Amino acid sequence: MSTPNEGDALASRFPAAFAWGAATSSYQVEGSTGADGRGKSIWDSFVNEPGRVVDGSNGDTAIDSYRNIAGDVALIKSLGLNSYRFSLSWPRICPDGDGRVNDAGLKYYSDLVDALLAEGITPWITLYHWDLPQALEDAGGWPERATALRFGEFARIAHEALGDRVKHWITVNEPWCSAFLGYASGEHAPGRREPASSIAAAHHLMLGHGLAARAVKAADPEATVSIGLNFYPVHAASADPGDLDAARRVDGVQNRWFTDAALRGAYPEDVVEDFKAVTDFSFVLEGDMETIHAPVEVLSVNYYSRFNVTGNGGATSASAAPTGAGSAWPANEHIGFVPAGLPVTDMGWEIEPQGLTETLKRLHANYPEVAVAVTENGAAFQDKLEGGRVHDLDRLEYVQSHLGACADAVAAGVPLVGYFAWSLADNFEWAWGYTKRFGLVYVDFETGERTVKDSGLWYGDLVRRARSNREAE
Ligand code: IFM
Repeated sequence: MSTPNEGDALASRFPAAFAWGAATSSYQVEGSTGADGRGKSIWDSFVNEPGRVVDGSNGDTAIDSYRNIAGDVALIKSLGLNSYRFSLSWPRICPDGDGRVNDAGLKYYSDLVDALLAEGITPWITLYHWDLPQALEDAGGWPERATALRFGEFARIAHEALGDRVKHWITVNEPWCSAFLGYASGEHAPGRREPASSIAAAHHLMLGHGLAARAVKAADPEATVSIGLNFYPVHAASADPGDLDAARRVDGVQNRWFTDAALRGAYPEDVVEDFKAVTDFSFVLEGDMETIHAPVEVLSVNYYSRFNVTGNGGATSASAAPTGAGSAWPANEHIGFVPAGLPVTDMGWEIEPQGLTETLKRLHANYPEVAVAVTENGAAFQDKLEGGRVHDLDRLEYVQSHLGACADAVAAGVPLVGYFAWSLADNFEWAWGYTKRFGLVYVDFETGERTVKDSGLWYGDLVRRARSNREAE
């Protein structure tokens, strides 16, 4: 843990205008899945399939954020944060995924935005964080082009309702997960294992990104548009040519596929060649890449860990699927993920803060035209609530070291505009249910009671130092 002077030193390494925040997503925190006309999402269906979620739980209640705007906003304020990133539940706003709008769903987000702004907290909205309306999945889901078109329409509807007050828009969050965990390995909703469809899904998620980005920009040229991607530094397990090729392939699908499409308007040629083993790309139509290459001001970076890969694997995904899933790597089933011997979080993810510096510097070198924000960073650990406190030194050190890594990137000239801890509070961790806690705030999943963990107290203290140093300047 840092001394006050060390805290000041770290705080002073960040730019004056900086988004200090925490992040959540709709299905993970809202609950009230049957309330006020909300439609069903693919996660509502998936969690009811036996064996899909490790503890058999679901998001029906989650941490009850839908009914607790005042409590959540007070918590964010108590941490001293000036920004909050949350996602819109598409089926809460458009129950059938089409143009029919549920005003009660929109009102929830409008009220949340008003409550945040009243406390001086800037909302950063994510339009899609994995809860696709079930009606659209019934019509084929992301492998179908129509889903991307519907998403563009949804972005317009959401912006029309909230764009007068919200200036930061993230289109899709971690399309790698939606496409490859959702449609290739089946670890995530909708749980399909169709390698070719997963690549079509990846393309349509990017097309949806382009359409949404353009819808937001058309309505408000001053809006800041972003896409949220999960990046990993990829290392070859050895100098063996097979391992080196595996590193190229994993880096290509995980890191370059999405950035090159969004910021260059083209998929990386080597990855296209690899994917030709399973698809003919007939779903890429003329003009799609131009649409995808939409104006983006900020690249949203979600960073948790690094990969060490071999060409002699057969691993499913790097996140060690809890429920016996298939491969998340179409055309690359021979690759595998091997430990590099670093300390790990409760997810089994290796901890490497300098990988974040490396990632930010690489992105800035390759795409100097965009600013970057760290929109997710955090760690799951087994927490214990004892005597009203959670002494989560492991998480505190994780956040501290990764903020140090961010400051190193800033010192190297990276235009970093924000940092959002994942997550504001413990919540529903997808196929891991409630067994993994990522929050700065501990949640008693029985009562909903919130307790700020030591990591949250430390982060709040750092943010206050950073903000007050700058305000005093
Ligand atoms: O909880 C998830 C979040 O929804 C997306 N990014 C990774 C987090 C931790 O797994």
